Amino acid sequence: MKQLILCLFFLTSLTGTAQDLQLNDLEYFERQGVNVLVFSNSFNGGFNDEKNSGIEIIHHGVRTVQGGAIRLNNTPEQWDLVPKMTSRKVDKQNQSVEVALRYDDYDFDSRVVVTAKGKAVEIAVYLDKPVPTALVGEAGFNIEFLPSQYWQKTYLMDGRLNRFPRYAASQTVTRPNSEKPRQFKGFKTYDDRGTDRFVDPLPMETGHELVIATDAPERMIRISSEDAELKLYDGRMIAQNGWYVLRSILPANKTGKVFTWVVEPHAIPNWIREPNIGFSQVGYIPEQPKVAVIELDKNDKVRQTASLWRINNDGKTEKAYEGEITTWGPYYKYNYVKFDFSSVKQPGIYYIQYGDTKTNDFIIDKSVYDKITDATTDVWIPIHMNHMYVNEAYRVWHGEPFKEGYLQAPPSDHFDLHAQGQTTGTKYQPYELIPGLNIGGFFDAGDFDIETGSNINVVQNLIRTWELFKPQRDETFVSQQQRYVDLHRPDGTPDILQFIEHGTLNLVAQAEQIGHMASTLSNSVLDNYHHLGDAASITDGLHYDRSLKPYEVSSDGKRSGTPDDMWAFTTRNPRLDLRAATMFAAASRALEGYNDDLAQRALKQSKRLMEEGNQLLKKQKRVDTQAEEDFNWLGGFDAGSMTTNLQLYIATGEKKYIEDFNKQIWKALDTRLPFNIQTALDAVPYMDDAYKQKLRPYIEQYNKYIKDFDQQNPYGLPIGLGNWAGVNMVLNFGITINYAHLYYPDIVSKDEIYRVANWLYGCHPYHNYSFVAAVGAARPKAVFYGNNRADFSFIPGNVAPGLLFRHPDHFENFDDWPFLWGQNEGTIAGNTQYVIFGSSFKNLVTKTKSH
Ligand SMILES: [Ca+2]
Ligand SMILES: [Ca+2]
Ligand SMILES: [Ca+2]
Repeated sequence: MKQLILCLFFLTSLTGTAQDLQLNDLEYFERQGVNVLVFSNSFNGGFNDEKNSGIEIIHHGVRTVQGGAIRLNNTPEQWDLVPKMTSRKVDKQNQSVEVALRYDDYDFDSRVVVTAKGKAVEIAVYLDKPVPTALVGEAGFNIEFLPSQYWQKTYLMDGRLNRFPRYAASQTVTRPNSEKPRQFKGFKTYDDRGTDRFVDPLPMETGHELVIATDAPERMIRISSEDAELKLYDGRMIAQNGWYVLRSILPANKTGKVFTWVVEPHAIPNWIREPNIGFSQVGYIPEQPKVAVIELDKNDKVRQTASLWRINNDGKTEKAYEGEITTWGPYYKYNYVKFDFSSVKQPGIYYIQYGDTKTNDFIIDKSVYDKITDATTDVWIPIHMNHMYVNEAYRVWHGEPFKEGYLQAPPSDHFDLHAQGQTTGTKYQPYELIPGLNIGGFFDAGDFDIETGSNINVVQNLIRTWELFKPQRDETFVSQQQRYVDLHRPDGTPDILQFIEHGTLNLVAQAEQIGHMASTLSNSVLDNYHHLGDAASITDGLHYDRSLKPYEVSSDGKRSGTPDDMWAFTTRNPRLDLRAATMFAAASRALEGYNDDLAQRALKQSKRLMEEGNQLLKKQKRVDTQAEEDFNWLGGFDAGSMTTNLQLYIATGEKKYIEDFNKQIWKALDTRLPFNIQTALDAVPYMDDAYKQKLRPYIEQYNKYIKDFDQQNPYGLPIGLGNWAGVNMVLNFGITINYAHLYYPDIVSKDEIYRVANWLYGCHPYHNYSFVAAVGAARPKAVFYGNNRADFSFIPGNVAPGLLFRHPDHFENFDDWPFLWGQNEGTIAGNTQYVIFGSSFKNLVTKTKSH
């Protein structure tokens, strides 16, 4: 035995040179188990630090290190300044990547050169001019480590033993605000409580050699510097989404190479990633196609077969099926094979085995999809009702938020992509209270503003679900009078009608009070925008009075000098008005007989905004008719305009709307079929047979479009590569397939409708967890970017954006770290879109309803 170990030892050390880090064709450093990326992903201006950029390490398949760059803070937060990458040079000959970084705000340039040195990389920092005086002692080279992958693991600094803390509890100091580097657009992420001082973390350790995770070979990294002091911080001291940060301060008055780090990520010899067996965690109905997609390390050999095991009622297991593995091939970083077990139809509990890898169990039964939307409609949606107190059994999700209402926004180049123009465009003065807006509406996503566009989508999605399926489900008590919501308490009214009413109440109030739609009702100050906790505690509930000092309360207790009131951003956008007009027309129809007063108000606003919006658009842009027509089907709001005409026809029965729709739809289909086919399908129930016939060839074309995805990727659907993972696109795809099959079952076969359900519920890259925090799945994701993200938790029924693509070849979805919104945030528009997908899918699967 001892001899064998010795042999293995020699074998690994001899092959060592072949295992050195090498720059590959995708321009990152690679050895088996280790990828070092140098600005394959650069910092994005919109939201500043997203923890997705700079020098990154993907360590045995997990992106555990990022943020390697010159930074101006010990532990940078989102909205701290990020460097702009002004050049990136890849030198294959010398095995190095050089990036030039710049801070425009400080006219400060630097260069970072990363060079492969055996199993390590050397990171050298160069300055052509000394650090600007304002940044001396502040600017440094930082790199960040993912807390959830390192906490409770050991580390050594110059040989001193330590353990990474599970929760932030190191030390801080306060310093004068004048010493704080400028933040995004001059905003402040913190409320200094009148002290004029900011909080700065102190290092947990300092030294010249850091070895982290000596107790976990897959996470172990050695970092040393002879010419700079290494300081280790815990970024969570000032922001829950902070990482562990290692940094060295740039020396003053020095140019040239100012210091060097050596970073050596440990690699487990001959490491091969465990196969990821993608399958539906919700399970399968007996007659549907059942194909697991298995994601394999490119160094893994492909097995001939996989097997399906059944767990019998006595708890014993037996092999139910063994079938051949077919190869799909490489897609980005991994190799993909498939295991088809469609022939197994017997209801039961099963698991898949591929080599030594066994999945958790799942169910085959005709009932598996019955509950897929319940958590979203019963729990997620009511929790996101704004301006209400929301209770669930013993737990209060939030009190009634924003009791003091909304102020007219002054001119502002704001955060979260919002802005208020030079004029208010309303009868209100800047900072004046706009009455009546603190009613109805839904929280945007992981934050608490009302995004008008999203709320319009929400009402439309809910109406669509209502009109098509009339779900009578009543699990929620809603009292607008008491401003009280109680989960799991029926009150005699279908919940979905109450949700439609709640969304409409806010949007109608906007139209009535402001005269047109606000772009958003949002936070006035950045320091409460990142609020985590009870929504009712974001503001103090008292009217802001500028004559009082900050934190001072008036003698009658009704006003305060704390500028925390939310703002209404009112710059007029006629396209948004038109979208609202469409939604109001549908809402008036849905609410008729339930809330007639609100239905009337919605219809009135629909007609007014339709007319005014169209006139404004004519004035603004389109002088000649041809340009207008082109704009209608080529521009971003093409579907909006067509949908508006369709909705207004459905609402009013007036022929002119359907004539306009007919003029637009065919050219729209010829131009951008995948984007416009859904609108064409939505019209089917309201059109004659000739329309349905004329649409047939387009559906045939769409069927081909669906099947083409089988060649594009192993999962057979559109996969997004943007900064926000692509679940919305996937849901749209699923909804459209459902309707295409519903109306044209002879063209789009039923087998196609399962593509999106498979993906959502676990058949996707990286891991096989369901993206829906839902009842029914054996292994749903457990951690989401909801407003309870600081608890590393989820809100039931949430749908994650899904797989975030990191350039050049990495997909990821963290389930131990909620704070990356691009992969873990659920939005109100997306989750109500999921309700349509789930409702239409269930309807097709169970066939309990017909059209
Ligand atoms: Ca928002
Ligand atoms: Ca109800
Ligand atoms: Ca207030």
